Amino acid sequence: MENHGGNKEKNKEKNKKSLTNKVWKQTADNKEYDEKKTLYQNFLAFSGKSDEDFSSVVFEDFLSPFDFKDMRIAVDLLEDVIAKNERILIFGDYDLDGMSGTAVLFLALKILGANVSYRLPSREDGYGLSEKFIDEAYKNNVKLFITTDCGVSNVAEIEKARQYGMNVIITDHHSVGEVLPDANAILHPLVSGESFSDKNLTGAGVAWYFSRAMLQNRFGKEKTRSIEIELLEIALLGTVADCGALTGENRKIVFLGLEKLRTTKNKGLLELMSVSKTNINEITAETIAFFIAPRLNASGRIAHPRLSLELLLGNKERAYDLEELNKKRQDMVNVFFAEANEQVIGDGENNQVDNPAIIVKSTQWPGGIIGLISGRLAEQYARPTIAFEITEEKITGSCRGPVGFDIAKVLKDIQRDFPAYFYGCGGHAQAAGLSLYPEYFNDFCNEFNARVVDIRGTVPPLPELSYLSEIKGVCTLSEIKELQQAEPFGIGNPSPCFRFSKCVVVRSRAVGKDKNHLSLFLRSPISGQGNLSAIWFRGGEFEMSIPENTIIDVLAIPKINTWNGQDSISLQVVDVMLENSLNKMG
Ligand SMILES: [Mn+2]
Repeated sequence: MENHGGNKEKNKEKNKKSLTNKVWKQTADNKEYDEKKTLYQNFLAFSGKSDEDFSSVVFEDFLSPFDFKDMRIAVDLLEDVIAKNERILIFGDYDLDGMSGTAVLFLALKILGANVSYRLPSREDGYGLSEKFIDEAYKNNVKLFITTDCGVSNVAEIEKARQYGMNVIITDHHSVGEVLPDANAILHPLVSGESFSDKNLTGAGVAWYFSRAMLQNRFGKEKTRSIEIELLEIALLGTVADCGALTGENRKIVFLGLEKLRTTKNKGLLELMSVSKTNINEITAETIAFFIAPRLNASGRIAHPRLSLELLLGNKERAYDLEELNKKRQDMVNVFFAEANEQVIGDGENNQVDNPAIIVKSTQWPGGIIGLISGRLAEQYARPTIAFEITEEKITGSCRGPVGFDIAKVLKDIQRDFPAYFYGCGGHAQAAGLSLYPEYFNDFCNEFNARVVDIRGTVPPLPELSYLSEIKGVCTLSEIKELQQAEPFGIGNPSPCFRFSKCVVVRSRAVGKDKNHLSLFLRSPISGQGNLSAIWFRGGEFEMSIPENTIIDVLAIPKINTWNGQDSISLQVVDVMLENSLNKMG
């Protein structure tokens, strides 16, 4: 471990762990909360952002879709195909990003009067485009094949499509390999030489830009604004669900998309909000990430993604199907996560508690669930994690990594050096997937562990939680309202988390149907005279650890709670540290 020597207090703090076993880390070093400034001004200083980063968005702010180097080619080709009334097929991915991209393109192409249909694979078909879909499209006389949220790595499949005489337009955002497919046009922010300046669009975002271009090209830029905005409410879903960084174009998509969504006429989305008890007037990027996206993704995980696509296209009956699938999905995850966690902490020599990487496996876990298992494990242990579904012919893994660890790159590197292990792999820095030949499974695991050790060392760093600073002085309701102008919060623009020191617990009570949340009343320097209310989602288990009169430090996001038309401050607790609870770690 590094040692800067000297400061004993600091070392103590460094090794002190919280109730969730994490080390707290202030992201902005050497900066003190400035009591003369407002909470928002402090937030700007701590996060290194300026007021302009959070200015209100207007539609004119969007980049032009024709900034994409291949957009003109794509749109001309499309018009040619539509003029001949030839068949167009949109091929998407099975997750919400892919479904949203498919829905956006389908709706736009319908408006253009195109002869268009769509096809989504199921999990059993595997990720991305396989040859059987090309054969199927050829048999159905498809002349233009458009991918969304996939395609950029399907060199062989697209070669086959071209040999069949099909035209192909790829729209994607996944990591780009050394060889690009021979498509007529590739719309992808990351291909080399791409002139579109924003690199963070997700599949749905790229599809939305393509839709804008085709609409503007046909009807003229001035006449299509309202349709473009309408399509934003769907594009925003994929952007949020796929963890697109909420800066630049993604921030604009989500900002204006949310505004549109609050007055949506889409019967499917309206029913989904109602069934999931989501208040459409208060919808945020976070509500979408935690409540809406999981429901829309449930179909692709354990049934067929077509169900969610139908909902996005307006079918309200599907809201009930998705609600049921989501309940089933939750039950499955709970059971399978417990099994996976047992593999990590269980007795015997297979215990992985101190391992640099975590690898769990089962023949019973479905491919649509392993990503959720590895996600939860990675969150809990802050280590590169893979959950595998084992079958006789093929072993499929889903990987998640801690921030700063590029898991897709590690997989690609192993694939480059040991191509025989792999059916394939791909994904992003923090989430990726792979499939392996069973005979090489152990070799792969050894290689993966070795590379994780190379990068992170043999002793995994303790899991950390970041916060901006300690809040000093009294924090008012209007200050928190001012802070809200930095929304939408999410990936790339995290909800501002602060430290509230030396809070006295006035009341602590587990609440909710399964008592899994913790409701707290605190007395704190920041609340002035009154009590401060706080809620810790999924913190119910700590009720006994923080009885009344305990003194605690709290990491929390300051929020506004509206009840009966009355606004009040409510801290959304992220973690708690007991005063003087020194841990032996370190
Ligand atoms: Mn995607």
